[in-house]
Amino acid sequence: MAQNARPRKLTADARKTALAKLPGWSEVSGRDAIARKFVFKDFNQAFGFMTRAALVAEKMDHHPEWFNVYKTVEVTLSTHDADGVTDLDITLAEAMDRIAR
Ligand code: H2B
Repeated sequence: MAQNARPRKLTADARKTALAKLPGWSEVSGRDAIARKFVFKDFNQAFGFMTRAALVAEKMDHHPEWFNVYKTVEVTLSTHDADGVTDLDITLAEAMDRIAR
């Protein structure tokens, strides 16, 4: 998708299909968003993940909501401009999965 094209909210069906390919990610209840909890070996691994993910997010101009305590990073992805889950969230989720491996 072009950087400046307005992202379109995925339909419930498209969201389900995309989530089926993203093990570990699930729908957030009461909100159009997806979430995953990453648990690393230690804080160094967790913060390394966040640092790398932050660079990808900034490049995409698409940013996560996340919460870190020690070795755990809880990530929620939603496109605020579209008020829901779009392809941008799926792309960022895939990138985070690759980084966390
Ligand atoms: N991140 C997320 N998750 N959703 C957005 O709608 C969004 C973003 N919009 N990062 C971007 C920034 C927008 O505010 C800037 C102006 O491009």
